[in-house]
Amino acid sequence: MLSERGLAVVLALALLALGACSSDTGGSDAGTDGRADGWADGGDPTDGGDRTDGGDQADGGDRTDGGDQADGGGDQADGGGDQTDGGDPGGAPECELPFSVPQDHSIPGPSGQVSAREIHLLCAIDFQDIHARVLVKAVPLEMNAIHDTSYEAREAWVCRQGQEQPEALADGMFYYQLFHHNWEEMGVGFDGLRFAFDFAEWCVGGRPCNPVFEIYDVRRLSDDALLADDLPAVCSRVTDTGRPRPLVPQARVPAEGEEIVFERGSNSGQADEQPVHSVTVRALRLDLREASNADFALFLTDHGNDCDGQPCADTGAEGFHIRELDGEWQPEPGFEDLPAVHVTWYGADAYCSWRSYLRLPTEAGWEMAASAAGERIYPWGDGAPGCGQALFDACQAEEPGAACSLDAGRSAEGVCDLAGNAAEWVSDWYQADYYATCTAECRFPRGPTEETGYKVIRGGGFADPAATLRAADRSFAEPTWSSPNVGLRCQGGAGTPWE
Ligand SMILES: [Ca+2]
Ligand SMILES: [Ca+2]
Repeated sequence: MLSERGLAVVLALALLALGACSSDTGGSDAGTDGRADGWADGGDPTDGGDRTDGGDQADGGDRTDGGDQADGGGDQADGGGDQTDGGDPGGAPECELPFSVPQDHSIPGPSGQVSAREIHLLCAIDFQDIHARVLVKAVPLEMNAIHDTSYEAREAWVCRQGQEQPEALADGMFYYQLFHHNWEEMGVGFDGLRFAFDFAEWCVGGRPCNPVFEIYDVRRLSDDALLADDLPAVCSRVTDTGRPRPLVPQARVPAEGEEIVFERGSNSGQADEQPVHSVTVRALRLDLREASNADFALFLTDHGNDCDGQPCADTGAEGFHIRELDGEWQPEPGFEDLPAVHVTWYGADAYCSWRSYLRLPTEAGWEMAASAAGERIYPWGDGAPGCGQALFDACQAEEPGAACSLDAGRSAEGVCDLAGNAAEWVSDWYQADYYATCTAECRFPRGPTEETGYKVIRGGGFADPAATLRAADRSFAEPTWSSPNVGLRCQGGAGTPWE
């Protein structure tokens, strides 16, 4: 490891261990030893069951295919209601971190002065009784080689849940390092715990690859144990305009392996799902949940509603729960955690790119994740869907529900709502006989290379029939289309040699 990180500059390390952990050792160790793959909880991917695929195809055509988009999914007269756990209950003033626009710096490099930009990282920690957001600002010091810049963390702030004011962390309680190949690590400490965020081995596939800012490793100072129930924290890089990006936990899918061979499609499904054939995809990092209204509001504020010359979303649609006021887009109160819908494919694609180093899933990657690599008919297994597992038409909802509210519907890796709630745009063009064309050696398929006029939609939404919840089901629509029933999620992989 040292050779790979030989150019690393370790900065500002010592952690002030507090309280009960004050006698712990190793506080200055920024090491990454002993980490396990702490992605999600792993569930039990062993359900096995042969896929007999009893999915009934009674739906008579896909609800989501490019047809009329006028129905709006019923009226949303209630506005407030009990929208579960979105936002701050009680309306207490929210603690605001001191965001600012990262500055450019002139620093010494191998060939003279070069320009480098500050790095600001935002992380959310959710562990035991600690619920906090942390912002760390680091400035570039020098460039040791091409693309190998050392940084020093200069400021760190924390907003704890229930706290109205941000608290400045004392010097020494935080660090930030940028390693060779842009592998990065950040740490913060408070309440006697050290939280380390490692962006190094995030990458699936070869090197070099781009860092992606997700939680990697959280452990106690005292015993070095990995603290990884679910995903206790996530990180994102602040945008160049100083605005936060969404904090969306991801799961590695599957938990092990890099190249995944699985049986795709369904011989008893609709014609466009046939024949079942062997496909190779790379393991991926998938958002645990669909993009929410809170997430998409951050995007619209930073990016605007022009996505490659098309509207990113039908912002005037009834049922679009994000509103603009003076250039700031905000989710309507109570709708923060609901999936963003009325989003076009262009908006979905641009949103994932904007999230930085992410993209829409490929159709093959999505199906691999939803089917536990061909082992399950539905994300949760082979059992027919009920309203405890997925929100679909039988549940008679008027719009999607809050993300991750149906634990029984999670996938093998703990991914929420792959089936139902909002159907999900994926990156590929739709071609009805594409599965039949990719049978000989179907490695890392990305769909038809020629535009077909339609993009693939997966998983079914709250207004779709049960058959669309099957992992093998394919739907489609024109990329400019939007619907109260269709949203998206993102996957990691851009920057890795996934093709
Ligand atoms: Ca979904
Ligand atoms: Ca279908």
